Amino acid sequence: MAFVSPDHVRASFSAAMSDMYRAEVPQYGTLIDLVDASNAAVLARDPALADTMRRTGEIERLAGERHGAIRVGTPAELALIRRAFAVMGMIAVGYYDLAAAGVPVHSTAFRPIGQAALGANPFRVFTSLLRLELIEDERLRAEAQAILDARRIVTPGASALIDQAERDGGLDAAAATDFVAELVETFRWHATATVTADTYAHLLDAHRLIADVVSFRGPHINHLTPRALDIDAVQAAMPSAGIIPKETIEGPPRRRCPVLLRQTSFKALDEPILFPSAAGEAVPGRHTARFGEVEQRGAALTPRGRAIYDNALAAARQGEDRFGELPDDWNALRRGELAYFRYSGAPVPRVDLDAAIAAGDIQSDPLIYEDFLPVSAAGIFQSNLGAEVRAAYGAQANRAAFETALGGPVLDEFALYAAAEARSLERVVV
Ligand code: OOG
Ligand code: NI
Repeated sequence: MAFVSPDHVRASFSAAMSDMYRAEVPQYGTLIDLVDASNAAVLARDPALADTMRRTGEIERLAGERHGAIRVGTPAELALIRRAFAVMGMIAVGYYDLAAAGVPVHSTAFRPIGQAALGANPFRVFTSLLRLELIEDERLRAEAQAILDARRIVTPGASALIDQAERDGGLDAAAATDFVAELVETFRWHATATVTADTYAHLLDAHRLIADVVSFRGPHINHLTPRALDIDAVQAAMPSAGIIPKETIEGPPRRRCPVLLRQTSFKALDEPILFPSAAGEAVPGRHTARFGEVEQRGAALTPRGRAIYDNALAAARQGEDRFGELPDDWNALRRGELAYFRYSGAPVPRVDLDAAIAAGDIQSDPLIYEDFLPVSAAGIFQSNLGAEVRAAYGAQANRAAFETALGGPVLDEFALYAAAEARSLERVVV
């Protein structure tokens, strides 16, 4: 039997999700158009960037590049999502603790990991697991648990195809098409809650996010994010397109050499929903969950570079500006081992590498950061929780519990970048 590649299934899935979200949230379509136009303008005025992106193959992935986000309720749901995403070559990378920022979840990103797979389609899904143990009210916690335990977040068809892909080692073209159609159902919006207005109010009281996870049939996609080349330009253009962004852009300040990830979002829609009632008649209500986001991706930093960024971020909270400690120069970032690079060109002796780079005989292009940032993610969550700002939960990060729920370890993002850099280096030195 001929299997289609996981990259192909992922690309179809990403496109299907985008189509679905465009139909459900018209502002998302407006945002995509805005970002496409802005990216075209950036590439037209910056031929050097266009050249680099052509050389690294990034230009081909740009238009279709997205990330999404979902929130699941239980360990069993997280494990099931892991199996579903594995069919599309999406593997859990990184652990993000959001409890420290007052959001009762911990998270990972399911994403492709090889350079070829990333080049084919980098679609990633930021996936959060609700930490039910952080609901203080014991009765409410038990009720939420029972509601979540009773729901099934994938269709029987998707479930059968996940089994089939695991058993056979892949899906043929027809099965892959069915799989994508079945799996998008898991992430569709449902305007009818599964809980009564009363239960919803209690969950909302515990935390808006808890209400969002527990009250519906499944983990609806809460945003899809296109990749912009100039996020400041998009942020400035949003109001004239009728979209009001959050005030500040998360992540590092604007630089000549972009690093990591910068993000901005617009407020979640206030949507009409219906609650079931004992009397049988649906009760109208409202819910805010689904929003829009834009991101700009830059170079992946090494642990050393990341430490400079993290320290500057902490200092910024004290009103100090130390972001300048990270050099804004590709060569300095490379020679200081502060960012990861991909090398290309005809092989030279290792001792001649720097000279060959200076002479332009060997190209060194920054590896794009494919992951997320916990402080920024908390900022994106917060911007959509309305006025509700919570203090940090006392609970510690619990990576071990997350990995037990997932059914395996999350991969270390630094190790992935280091390996990609090392592989490219091997090819250019003799
Ligand atoms: C996820 C928020 C985090 C990002 O891009 O950092 C996020 C959520 O709201 O579920 O999407
Ligand atoms: Ni996001």
